Amino acid sequence: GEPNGDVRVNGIKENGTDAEEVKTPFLIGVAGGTASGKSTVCKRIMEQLGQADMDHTQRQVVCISQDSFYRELTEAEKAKAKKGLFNFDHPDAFNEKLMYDTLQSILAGKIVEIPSYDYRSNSRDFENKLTIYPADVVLFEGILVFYFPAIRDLFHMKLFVDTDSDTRLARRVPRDINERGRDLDQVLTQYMTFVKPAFEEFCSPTKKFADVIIPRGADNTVAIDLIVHHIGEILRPGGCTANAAPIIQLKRRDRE
Ligand code: UZR
Ligand code: MG
Repeated sequence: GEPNGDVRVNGIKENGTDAEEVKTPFLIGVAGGTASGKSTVCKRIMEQLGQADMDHTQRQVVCISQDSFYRELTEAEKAKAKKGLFNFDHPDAFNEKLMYDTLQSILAGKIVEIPSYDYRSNSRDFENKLTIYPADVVLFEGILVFYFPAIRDLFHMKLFVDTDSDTRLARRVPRDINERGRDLDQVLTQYMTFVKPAFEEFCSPTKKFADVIIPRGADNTVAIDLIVHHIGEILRPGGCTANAAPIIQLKRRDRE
């Protein structure tokens, strides 16, 4: 849960003897349609935040993908997926509870392990896990990160990457063929059957929850600069913004 101001001062337990640091990260949600450039926007933010504020070398910025939280498929569903007949763009394809619990753990400053996702086998890949240590900034990106209300409420900042659907399709086709082992026919059929309708029904309506909408995705360097500056201000020791969460304030003081 959130650090309690009565017990913990400057992020350290007050009784000193069993001093325990509280590190609650600044959690940013990044949503947008398939191939909108979510991962690239996250990458740019990570690069620029890492560079900023050079004297704070312990700064950590990590990015987690919602893909790591696809639920386990039943044998019947796996067979469907192989034929391109499983809807991976529907909210039901995700393990909402696992997503929520993991983000809660991250916010509580716990170390969590997150499997990567293997698009060729359509399953979570526990061989390639990402270990998240208490970090300053955690980005959580995916098509439906703002869909589930309880999860949506956990973010300190919500970004929506808004790229034209023809641009997204033009990127998705080669990506699925080259990186995800599909053929053209499969990609286009899946797009028309599942990806596009689900975008319109479940993803696009979540744009209204965003704090910032980024047109043109990663090409929009001005928007990314603005966002990075704002995050930098929030994290800066002694810096303050009106709507920064109190936990950030607490964390800032322990840096001084
Ligand atoms: P991004 N996806 C797969 O293609 N295979 C899987 O096993 C799991 C997910 C796709 C999913 C969605 N849809 O459109 C996309 N399909 O990954 C989301 N079909 O990833 O946001 O990077 O485009
Ligand atoms: Mg992606």
